Amino acid sequence: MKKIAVCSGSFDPVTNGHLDIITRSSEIFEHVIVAVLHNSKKKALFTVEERVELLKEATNHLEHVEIDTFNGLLIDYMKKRNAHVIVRGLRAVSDFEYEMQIASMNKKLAQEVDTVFMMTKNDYSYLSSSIVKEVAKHDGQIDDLVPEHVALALKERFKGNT
Ligand code: COD
Repeated sequence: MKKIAVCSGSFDPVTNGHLDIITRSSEIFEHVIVAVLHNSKKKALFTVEERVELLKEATNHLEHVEIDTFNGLLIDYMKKRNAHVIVRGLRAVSDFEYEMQIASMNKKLAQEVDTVFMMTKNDYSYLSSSIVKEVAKHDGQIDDLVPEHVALALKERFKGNT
């Protein structure tokens, strides 16, 4: 059976932390689907279409990586795509409690699906889309936190905001 992994998330926008997890997943699994949630509870800065475009540009050098979107439960999407592994990044102990809860619920919903946790690279352990947006909003330096085209998109979005 082909080992398909799904890296799920909001990706609002994609950061170097996300890219590290996606890249390392693509070196382990035969095919990686980056699945962007459509109707997140979180208020998004970028539309789903914009997030998908930013992700596509950031990953176009990676083989076997596909960008897609999903609605509703991740488990239902996994079934639809015949995928059995969810990859989630872990930054700190604070991530663990939430991730553990979601992984346990997903296991209860679908026995055949496993969640794999990947430790973040130390350089990115403090990095999140929210932090990047906060810094970008106040015109702070984000160039080594996100790909160049994402930094430009953030600057454009916050133009005239400071
Ligand atoms: N280093 C490493 N990994 C990172 C970093 C970093 N610096 N930053 C983020 N990550 C990882 C996150 O841990 C996560 O694994 C992934 O990258 C995406 O992160 P985000 O913040 O973009 O996305 P989330 O965590 O908000 O996404 C949550 C989902 C949308 C995946 C989740 O809410 C979901 O699946 N919702 C659908 C409903 C459902 O099925 N719920 C579960 C059953 S109750």
